[in-house]
Amino acid sequence: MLPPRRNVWPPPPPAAESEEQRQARVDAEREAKRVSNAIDEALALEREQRKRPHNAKILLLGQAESGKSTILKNFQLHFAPKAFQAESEAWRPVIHLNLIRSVNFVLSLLEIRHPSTYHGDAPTSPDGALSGPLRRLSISLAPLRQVEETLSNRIAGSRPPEEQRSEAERYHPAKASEISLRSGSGWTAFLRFRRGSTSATDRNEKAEELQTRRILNACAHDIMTLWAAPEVQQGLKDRDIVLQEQSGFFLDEVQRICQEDYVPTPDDILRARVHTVGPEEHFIHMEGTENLKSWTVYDMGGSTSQRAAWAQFFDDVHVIIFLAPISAFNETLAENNTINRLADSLKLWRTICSNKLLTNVEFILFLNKVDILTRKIQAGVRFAEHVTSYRNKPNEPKEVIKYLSDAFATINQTYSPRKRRMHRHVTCAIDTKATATVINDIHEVILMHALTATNIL
Ligand SMILES: Nc1nc2c(ncn2[C@@H]2O[C@H](COP(=O)(O)OP(=O)(O)OP(=O)(O)O)[C@@H](O)[C@H]2O)c(=O)[nH]1
Ligand SMILES: [Mg+2]
Repeated sequence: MLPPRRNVWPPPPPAAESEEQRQARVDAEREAKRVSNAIDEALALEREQRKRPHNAKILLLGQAESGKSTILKNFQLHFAPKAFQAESEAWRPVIHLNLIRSVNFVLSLLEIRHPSTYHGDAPTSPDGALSGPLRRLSISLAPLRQVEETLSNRIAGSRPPEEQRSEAERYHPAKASEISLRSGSGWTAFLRFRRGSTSATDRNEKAEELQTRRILNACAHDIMTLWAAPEVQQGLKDRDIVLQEQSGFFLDEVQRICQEDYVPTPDDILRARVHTVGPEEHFIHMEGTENLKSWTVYDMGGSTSQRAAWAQFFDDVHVIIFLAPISAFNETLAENNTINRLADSLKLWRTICSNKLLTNVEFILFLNKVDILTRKIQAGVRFAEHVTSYRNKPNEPKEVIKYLSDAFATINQTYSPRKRRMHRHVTCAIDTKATATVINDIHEVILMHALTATNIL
């Protein structure tokens, strides 16, 4: 007897098949072949693009929350606006989750919910200081706890039980919104592959999303009331927390974002926050160019545990864009609260500058988050209190920026194995217009360097 045939495509037709069944089978096979060919073509195009001289390879480096993924979004918006626009809806769950985490963070921070007793009943307050209206709000916003869980699982993948934390441990004591993508390819790619799919999982996810939108819409008024409550504002002030300056802050946009038919704008997408896990490779095909110019951009995770993965990309990269969030001079790393973020950035920059493998790589430095730095200084935060070497120089944004820019330039001069020219820009990556000007400036630099590196020039 012949062994059963395995792994044969298409599978042999069933012995008895009606004409209708045969037609359905042939149609399904034709569709599968079309999809398979389309994937093969896309892969071939990508392979082809990688070989082209004008396929510049760019590495985005910098500590966590420095703005690497935000710069990548700016590239996509600038060079491939149609593709960027087409993915807008994929960002909605991320933005909703950013918002919901802020709300739950505020509630848990103010101990409106008691971690061990909260099960949808009236919450207890350990200090008993809660006013009646806040109690009512905490009850009416209770469904957001479950929505956060559902959305987190969908975006980040469900966590194994041992990793699940209690409510008390869930939030950083002073930070609201840290969410990670599912590992592997980016969130939008994940959603893109599913578009048009009719699988049961996708139907469930769509239903869940609709449910989230309805719940948010129903909660919008209460979220606004909570955010405007003097006790909340005072509570945050007492703890020195300025949520407005934190990543993924959407509490000032509740009315718009909680509309059931809300579609994220480019500005919203740029302000959305997800923590990158593992290196992500993105191809940016420049729309409207004759021979489809492209950039391959590697977006790296910047937290300390992610940095070991950077070196594997050093070999054949043309340009490094290093992001230093200059506003972080009075902050510590989320992963280690004994390390000042500015000191960490300078140290990281020194490591990159001194790396011999990168001797011929072009460096572009973005002194990012200048908007937050300016606001902090104007609000009276004294730079010299955190950076003592600044001494008694004027506490003015312009002076501080120059001081920092010079500090990064000096490190480059001192530690680079060979004299290296570096391009410096002061940026606010959530300002698309200003960033577009910077992108125009660096575009030529990137292209020229990629051509030189591949011996075309
Ligand atoms: N106000 C302000 N926010 C910014 C700026 N640049 C980035 N952000 C915000 O900062 C947050 C963090 O930016 P990301 O681009 O996710 O940071 P990242 O470097 O990719 O971080 P990891 O993926 O964790 O390494 C996002 O919510 C951005 O919207 C800026 O110049 N100004
Ligand atoms: Mg990132």
